[in-house]
Amino acid sequence: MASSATISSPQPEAEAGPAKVHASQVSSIKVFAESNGASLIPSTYHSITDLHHDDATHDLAPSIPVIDFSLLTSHHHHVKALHQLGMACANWGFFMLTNHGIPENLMEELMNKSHEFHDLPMEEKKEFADNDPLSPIRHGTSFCPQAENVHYWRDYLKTLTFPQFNFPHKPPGYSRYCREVAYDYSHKIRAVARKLLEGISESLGLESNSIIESTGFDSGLQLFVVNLYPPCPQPHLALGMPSHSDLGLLTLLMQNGIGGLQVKHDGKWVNINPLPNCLIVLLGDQLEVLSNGKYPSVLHRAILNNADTRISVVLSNGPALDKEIGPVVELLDKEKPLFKSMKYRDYFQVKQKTRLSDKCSLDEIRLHAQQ
Ligand SMILES: O=C(O)CCC(=O)C(=O)O
Repeated sequence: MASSATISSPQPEAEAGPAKVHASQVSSIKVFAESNGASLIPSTYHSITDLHHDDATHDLAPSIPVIDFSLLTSHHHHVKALHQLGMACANWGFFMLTNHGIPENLMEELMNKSHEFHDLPMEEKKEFADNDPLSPIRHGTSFCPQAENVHYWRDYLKTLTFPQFNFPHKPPGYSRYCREVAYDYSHKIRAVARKLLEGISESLGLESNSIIESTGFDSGLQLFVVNLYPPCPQPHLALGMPSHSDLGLLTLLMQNGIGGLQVKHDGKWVNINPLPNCLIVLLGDQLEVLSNGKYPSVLHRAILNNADTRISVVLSNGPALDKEIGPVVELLDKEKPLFKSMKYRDYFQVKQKTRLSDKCSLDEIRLHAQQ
């Protein structure tokens, strides 16, 4: 059933290699991978151009920052925790968050439901096919196939879960609907992100509510993404997602126990093997802008493997759509602004419709070359 929905006009496979398949002909790379069964992938998915892409460094693993959320909220350890948070933001733009208070069984349940959603037949998901970045529920593949000349080995479900909550009503569950589990999780994640933003404000020497207020966070946009990366027969040639930074303030990510996330640190890719039950926190472009470059957004990517399906659930927490975001005024007493201000709605739309590549959207609003 699924295979009929994969490629609308299949091209013949050349003898010398796999066919060129454009992602606009593929509605799901999962279905394509399952029905194709070939050991070679289409050349249009050859996104790895860097011969040394395998050279991810392992020796940095012990220095990956870990922030204990419970210390941030504790009277006794607050100052020390703020210092650690500031260091992680300035030096890595990324950290693992432990003791965040989100129940382990909720995370597990959401992961199972996420798998069930992607396992639905294409007929059930095609009502969500949509190219508008602000459409409330979207299912698709790669990142933005119309803008790409090379595609990525992932399928996604993207929904806007705040200020209005949107989520598919399917699949139904024996106990709770996928939608209810997602609702519960998205609210809890927003509360964690809010607390982290208070700490980040303080670590910048600002009032704790400074970022929350200047971004209109309490009516800010939350983008809920469920990524699925099927096993890829040639993982050394393709990527699940290319090097990019996220568009919002803070992204909170969890995965199904299968590795694949890499972050760039000091010019090198670092494999991220999360601690059990932790959340991975990635700083987004809006924090780089607000902090006037002090807390840079982190470049990251998703690599593939040929054995296991990987799922990541990624919640990007951003400003309110109509807020104009620029460097926080209090930080500009002694320094020049490094970024132009831009309405978050415009940034969001441009970024979701452009080929994903490093910090290309942020570079458009940069005022001075980075030192
Ligand atoms: O799946 C991952 O680990 C990375 C996902 C990601 O970068 C994204 O959804 O923007």
